[in-house]
Amino acid sequence: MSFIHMQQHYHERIARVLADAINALPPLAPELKAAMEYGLLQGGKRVRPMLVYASSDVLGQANPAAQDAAAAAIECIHAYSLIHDDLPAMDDDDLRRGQPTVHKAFGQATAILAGDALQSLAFELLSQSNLGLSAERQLRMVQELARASGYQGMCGGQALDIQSEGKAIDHATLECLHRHKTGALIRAAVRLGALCATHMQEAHFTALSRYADAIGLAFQVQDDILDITADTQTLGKTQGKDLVQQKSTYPALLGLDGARSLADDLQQQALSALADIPYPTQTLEAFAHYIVKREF
Ligand code: GRG
Repeated sequence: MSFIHMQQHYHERIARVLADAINALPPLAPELKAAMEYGLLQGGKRVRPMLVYASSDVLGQANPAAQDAAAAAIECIHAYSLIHDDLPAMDDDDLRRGQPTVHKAFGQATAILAGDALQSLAFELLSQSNLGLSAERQLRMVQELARASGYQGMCGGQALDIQSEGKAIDHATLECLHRHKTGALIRAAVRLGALCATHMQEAHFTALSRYADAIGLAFQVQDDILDITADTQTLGKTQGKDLVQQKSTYPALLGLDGARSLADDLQQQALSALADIPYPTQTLEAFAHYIVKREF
Protein backbone atom coordinates (compact mmCIF):
# COMPACT_ATOMS: atom_id res chain seq x y z
CA MET A 1 0.00 0.00 0.00
CA SER A 2 1.39 3.47 -0.89
CA PHE A 3 1.90 6.08 1.85
CA ILE A 4 -1.01 8.18 0.52
CA HIS A 5 -3.35 5.17 0.65
CA MET A 6 -2.10 4.24 4.12
CA GLN A 7 -2.68 7.81 5.30
CA GLN A 8 -6.19 7.77 3.83
CA HIS A 9 -6.91 4.41 5.43
CA TYR A 10 -5.78 5.59 8.89
CA HIS A 11 -7.64 8.89 8.42
CA GLU A 12 -10.92 7.09 7.68
CA ARG A 13 -10.37 4.69 10.55
CA ILE A 14 -9.81 7.44 13.15
CA ALA A 15 -12.75 9.47 11.76
CA ARG A 16 -15.05 6.47 12.43
CA VAL A 17 -13.59 5.84 15.90
CA LEU A 18 -13.91 9.49 16.97
CA ALA A 19 -17.47 9.78 15.62
CA ASP A 20 -18.42 6.59 17.53
CA ALA A 21 -16.87 7.97 20.74
CA ILE A 22 -18.94 11.18 20.48
CA ASN A 23 -22.12 9.37 19.41
CA ALA A 24 -21.81 7.07 22.43
CA LEU A 25 -22.12 10.04 24.82
CA PRO A 26 -25.62 10.27 26.33
CA PRO A 27 -27.73 13.41 25.56
CA LEU A 28 -27.11 14.86 29.05
CA ALA A 29 -25.85 18.29 27.91
CA PRO A 30 -26.49 18.69 24.15
CA GLU A 31 -24.69 22.04 23.81
CA LEU A 32 -21.53 20.67 25.45
CA LYS A 33 -21.70 17.52 23.35
CA ALA A 34 -22.08 19.64 20.19
CA ALA A 35 -19.05 21.75 21.18
CA MET A 36 -16.96 18.61 21.82
CA GLU A 37 -18.01 17.22 18.45
CA TYR A 38 -17.21 20.55 16.72
CA GLY A 39 -13.74 20.75 18.31
CA LEU A 40 -12.91 17.10 17.66
CA LEU A 41 -14.45 16.24 14.31
CA GLN A 42 -14.09 19.44 12.24
CA GLY A 43 -11.02 18.79 10.11
CA GLY A 44 -7.45 18.39 11.28
CA LYS A 45 -4.61 16.37 9.76
CA ARG A 46 -4.88 13.59 12.39
CA VAL A 47 -1.08 13.32 12.55
CA ARG A 48 -1.05 11.91 16.11
CA PRO A 49 -3.61 9.11 15.60
CA MET A 50 -1.89 8.17 12.34
CA LEU A 51 1.39 7.86 14.24
CA VAL A 52 -0.28 5.56 16.78
CA TYR A 53 -1.50 3.26 13.99
CA ALA A 54 1.71 3.40 11.98
CA SER A 55 4.04 2.72 14.94
CA SER A 56 2.04 -0.24 16.16
CA ASP A 57 1.57 -1.70 12.68
CA VAL A 58 5.34 -1.53 12.10
CA LEU A 59 6.02 -3.65 15.21
CA GLY A 60 3.31 -6.17 14.28
CA GLN A 61 0.70 -8.07 16.30
CA ALA A 62 -0.99 -4.81 17.20
CA ASN A 63 -4.20 -5.07 19.12
CA PRO A 64 -6.86 -3.22 17.01
CA ALA A 65 -9.09 -2.23 19.96
CA ALA A 66 -6.09 -0.82 21.81
CA GLN A 67 -4.90 1.01 18.68
CA ASP A 68 -8.31 2.66 18.22
CA ALA A 69 -8.53 3.65 21.89
CA ALA A 70 -5.00 5.09 21.95
CA ALA A 71 -5.46 6.92 18.62
CA ALA A 72 -8.77 8.43 19.77
CA ALA A 73 -7.39 9.32 23.22
CA ILE A 74 -4.44 11.24 21.81
CA GLU A 75 -6.64 13.15 19.35
CA CYS A 76 -9.03 14.07 22.19
CA ILE A 77 -6.08 15.55 24.11
CA HIS A 78 -4.90 17.38 20.99
CA ALA A 79 -8.41 18.78 20.33
CA TYR A 80 -8.73 19.90 23.97
CA SER A 81 -5.36 21.68 23.76
CA LEU A 82 -6.39 23.57 20.61
CA ILE A 83 -9.74 24.61 22.11
CA HIS A 84 -8.04 25.99 25.23
CA ASP A 85 -5.15 27.50 23.26
CA ASP A 86 -7.64 29.53 21.18
CA LEU A 87 -9.38 31.04 24.25
CA PRO A 88 -9.07 34.80 24.96
CA ALA A 89 -6.89 34.03 28.01
CA MET A 90 -4.37 32.28 25.75
CA ASP A 91 -3.98 33.02 22.02
CA ASP A 92 -7.40 34.66 21.58
CA ASP A 93 -8.01 33.27 18.11
CA ASP A 94 -11.28 33.64 16.19
CA LEU A 95 -10.56 31.01 13.56
CA ARG A 96 -9.20 27.48 13.64
CA ARG A 97 -9.04 25.26 10.56
CA GLY A 98 -10.83 28.02 8.66
CA GLN A 99 -13.90 27.90 10.97
CA PRO A 100 -14.90 29.94 14.05
CA THR A 101 -13.06 28.66 17.12
CA VAL A 102 -15.09 26.69 19.68
CA HIS A 103 -15.48 29.70 22.02
CA LYS A 104 -16.62 31.87 19.11
CA ALA A 105 -19.22 29.29 18.10
CA PHE A 106 -20.37 28.17 21.58
CA GLY A 107 -19.17 30.78 24.10
CA GLN A 108 -16.21 30.67 26.48
CA ALA A 109 -17.78 28.68 29.30
CA THR A 110 -18.84 25.87 26.97
CA ALA A 111 -15.45 25.92 25.22
CA ILE A 112 -13.62 25.50 28.56
CA LEU A 113 -15.92 22.63 29.48
CA ALA A 114 -15.57 21.03 26.03
CA GLY A 115 -11.78 21.02 26.44
CA ASP A 116 -12.04 19.62 29.96
CA ALA A 117 -14.52 16.93 28.91
CA LEU A 118 -12.38 15.89 25.92
CA GLN A 119 -9.40 15.51 28.23
CA SER A 120 -11.43 13.27 30.54
CA LEU A 121 -12.82 11.33 27.58
CA ALA A 122 -9.25 10.56 26.49
CA PHE A 123 -8.51 8.78 29.75
CA GLU A 124 -11.92 7.09 29.78
CA LEU A 125 -11.21 5.62 26.33
CA LEU A 126 -7.70 4.51 27.25
CA SER A 127 -8.77 2.85 30.50
CA GLN A 128 -11.63 0.77 29.02
CA SER A 129 -11.55 -2.78 30.33
CA ASN A 130 -12.05 -4.51 26.94
CA LEU A 131 -8.90 -3.49 25.08
CA GLY A 132 -7.29 -6.92 25.25
CA LEU A 133 -4.04 -5.72 26.84
CA SER A 134 -2.58 -6.67 30.22
CA ALA A 135 -3.56 -4.32 33.07
CA GLU A 136 0.14 -3.49 33.50
CA ARG A 137 0.50 -2.47 29.84
CA GLN A 138 -2.67 -0.40 29.94
CA LEU A 139 -1.56 1.38 33.11
CA ARG A 140 1.71 2.24 31.39
CA MET A 141 -0.26 3.74 28.49
CA VAL A 142 -2.41 5.84 30.83
CA GLN A 143 0.72 7.12 32.57
CA GLU A 144 2.37 7.86 29.22
CA LEU A 145 -0.53 10.02 28.07
CA ALA A 146 -0.93 11.75 31.45
CA ARG A 147 2.77 12.73 31.55
CA ALA A 148 2.86 13.87 27.94
CA SER A 149 -0.17 16.11 28.31
CA GLY A 150 0.44 17.56 31.79
CA TYR A 151 3.10 19.49 33.68
CA GLN A 152 5.98 17.41 32.31
CA GLY A 153 4.70 17.71 28.75
CA MET A 154 2.29 19.87 26.78
CA CYS A 155 0.94 22.05 29.64
CA GLY A 156 4.48 22.67 30.91
CA GLY A 157 5.56 23.64 27.38
CA GLN A 158 2.59 25.96 27.00
CA ALA A 159 3.52 27.65 30.30
CA LEU A 160 7.11 28.14 29.08
CA ASP A 161 5.73 29.63 25.87
CA ILE A 162 3.54 32.10 27.76
CA GLN A 163 6.46 33.06 30.06
CA SER A 164 8.77 33.71 27.14
CA GLU A 165 6.32 35.94 25.24
CA GLY A 166 7.94 39.19 24.13
CA LYS A 167 11.39 38.04 25.34
CA ALA A 168 14.36 37.07 23.24
CA ILE A 169 15.05 33.41 23.94
CA ASP A 170 18.03 31.29 22.96
CA HIS A 171 18.03 28.11 20.88
CA ALA A 172 18.17 25.77 23.93
CA THR A 173 15.14 27.43 25.55
CA LEU A 174 13.18 27.35 22.28
CA GLU A 175 14.00 23.67 21.86
CA CYS A 176 12.98 22.86 25.45
CA LEU A 177 9.70 24.75 24.98
CA HIS A 178 8.79 22.89 21.79
CA ARG A 179 9.96 19.47 22.98
CA HIS A 180 7.32 19.90 25.69
CA LYS A 181 4.57 21.91 24.03
CA THR A 182 4.34 20.03 20.72
CA GLY A 183 6.92 17.22 20.90
CA ALA A 184 5.60 15.50 24.02
CA LEU A 185 2.28 14.55 22.43
CA ILE A 186 3.90 13.37 19.19
CA ARG A 187 6.32 11.27 21.26
CA ALA A 188 3.36 9.88 23.23
CA ALA A 189 1.56 8.99 19.98
CA VAL A 190 4.48 6.85 18.80
CA ARG A 191 5.06 5.31 22.24
CA LEU A 192 1.36 4.51 22.73
CA GLY A 193 1.43 2.87 19.31
CA ALA A 194 4.41 0.75 20.36
CA LEU A 195 2.60 -0.25 23.54
CA CYS A 196 -0.37 -1.52 21.48
CA ALA A 197 1.94 -4.13 19.92
CA THR A 198 1.56 -7.02 22.34
CA HIS A 199 5.08 -8.45 21.85
CA MET A 200 6.85 -5.09 21.78
CA GLN A 201 10.47 -5.25 22.97
CA GLU A 202 11.99 -2.48 25.10
CA ALA A 203 14.86 -1.94 22.63
CA HIS A 204 12.29 -1.18 19.93
CA PHE A 205 10.43 1.14 22.30
CA THR A 206 13.67 3.05 22.87
CA ALA A 207 14.42 3.29 19.14
CA LEU A 208 10.89 4.49 18.37
CA SER A 209 11.17 7.08 21.15
CA ARG A 210 14.30 8.49 19.48
CA TYR A 211 12.43 8.54 16.16
CA ALA A 212 9.51 10.35 17.83
CA ASP A 213 11.73 12.95 19.52
CA ALA A 214 13.23 13.84 16.15
CA ILE A 215 9.95 14.08 14.23
CA GLY A 216 8.26 15.90 17.14
CA LEU A 217 10.77 18.73 16.95
CA ALA A 218 10.82 18.60 13.14
CA PHE A 219 7.03 19.07 13.17
CA GLN A 220 7.42 22.33 15.09
CA VAL A 221 10.35 23.58 12.98
CA GLN A 222 8.27 22.99 9.84
CA ASP A 223 5.26 24.66 11.50
CA ASP A 224 7.38 27.77 12.12
CA ILE A 225 8.66 27.68 8.53
CA LEU A 226 5.10 27.38 7.19
CA ASP A 227 3.97 30.31 9.39
CA ILE A 228 6.67 32.51 7.90
CA THR A 229 6.19 31.41 4.31
CA ALA A 230 2.38 31.79 4.63
CA ASP A 231 2.84 35.25 6.20
CA THR A 232 5.26 36.20 3.45
CA GLN A 233 2.74 35.10 0.81
CA THR A 234 -0.15 36.91 2.53
CA LEU A 235 1.63 40.06 3.66
CA GLY A 236 4.21 40.53 0.95
CA LYS A 237 7.93 39.90 1.16
CA THR A 238 8.95 42.79 3.44
CA GLN A 239 6.39 42.26 6.18
CA GLY A 240 6.93 38.50 6.10
CA LYS A 241 10.64 39.14 6.56
CA ASP A 242 9.88 41.43 9.52
CA LEU A 243 8.00 38.57 11.13
CA VAL A 244 11.10 36.37 10.77
CA GLN A 245 12.87 38.84 13.03
CA GLN A 246 10.02 39.53 15.52
CA LYS A 247 8.88 36.14 16.82
CA SER A 248 10.73 33.51 18.84
CA THR A 249 10.68 30.90 16.12
CA TYR A 250 13.26 28.72 14.39
CA PRO A 251 13.41 30.94 11.28
CA ALA A 252 13.86 33.97 13.59
CA LEU A 253 16.75 32.28 15.41
CA LEU A 254 18.40 30.41 12.55
CA GLY A 255 17.11 32.16 9.42
CA LEU A 256 14.84 30.38 6.93
CA ASP A 257 17.66 28.32 5.40
CA GLY A 258 19.01 27.40 8.85
CA ALA A 259 15.54 26.26 9.95
CA ARG A 260 15.13 24.20 6.77
CA SER A 261 18.50 22.58 7.32
CA LEU A 262 17.59 21.78 10.97
CA ALA A 263 14.36 20.13 9.76
CA ASP A 264 16.40 18.02 7.31
CA ASP A 265 18.88 17.03 10.08
CA LEU A 266 15.99 15.99 12.32
CA GLN A 267 14.55 13.90 9.51
CA GLN A 268 17.93 12.14 9.19
CA GLN A 269 18.00 11.54 12.98
CA ALA A 270 14.53 10.00 12.74
CA LEU A 271 15.63 7.69 9.92
CA SER A 272 18.76 6.56 11.76
CA ALA A 273 16.67 5.69 14.85
CA LEU A 274 14.54 3.45 12.63
CA ALA A 275 17.64 1.50 11.60
CA ASP A 276 17.41 -0.21 15.03
CA ILE A 277 13.95 -1.66 14.23
CA PRO A 278 14.26 -5.14 12.68
CA TYR A 279 11.02 -4.85 10.65
CA PRO A 280 10.05 -2.94 7.50
CA THR A 281 9.76 0.73 8.53
CA GLN A 282 8.79 2.38 5.22
CA THR A 283 5.57 3.85 6.66
CA LEU A 284 7.42 5.61 9.48
CA GLU A 285 10.14 6.76 7.07
CA ALA A 286 7.44 8.23 4.84
CA PHE A 287 5.87 9.90 7.88
CA ALA A 288 9.16 11.59 8.76
CA HIS A 289 9.38 12.83 5.19
CA TYR A 290 5.76 14.05 5.26
CA ILE A 291 6.28 15.95 8.53
CA VAL A 292 9.30 17.84 7.19
CA LYS A 293 8.01 18.45 3.66
CA ARG A 294 4.31 19.13 4.39
CA GLU A 295 2.93 22.37 3.04
CA PHE A 296 0.06 22.96 5.52
C1 GRG B 1 -3.75 24.94 26.08
C2 GRG B 1 -2.81 23.13 27.56
C3 GRG B 1 -2.77 23.87 26.32
C4 GRG B 1 -1.84 23.56 25.41
C5 GRG B 1 -1.77 24.15 24.09
C6 GRG B 1 -0.49 22.37 21.32
C7 GRG B 1 -0.70 23.67 21.98
C8 GRG B 1 -0.52 23.70 23.43
C9 GRG B 1 -1.10 24.76 21.31
C10 GRG B 1 -1.33 24.80 19.86
C11 GRG B 1 -0.71 26.04 19.32
C12 GRG B 1 0.09 25.74 18.13
C13 GRG B 1 -0.44 26.33 16.86
C14 GRG B 1 1.21 25.03 18.19
C15 GRG B 1 2.05 24.76 17.03
C16 GRG B 1 2.11 23.33 16.59
C17 GRG B 1 0.80 22.68 16.65
C18 GRG B 1 0.52 21.83 17.81
C19 GRG B 1 -0.06 22.87 15.66
C20 GRG B 1 -1.40 22.26 15.61
O1 GRG B 1 -1.31 20.89 15.36
P1 GRG B 1 -1.73 20.26 13.96
O2 GRG B 1 -1.01 20.97 12.87
O3 GRG B 1 -3.26 20.67 13.93
O4 GRG B 1 -1.57 18.79 14.04
P2 GRG B 1 -4.47 19.98 13.14
O5 GRG B 1 -5.45 21.12 12.88
O6 GRG B 1 -3.97 19.36 11.86
O7 GRG B 1 -5.06 18.97 14.05
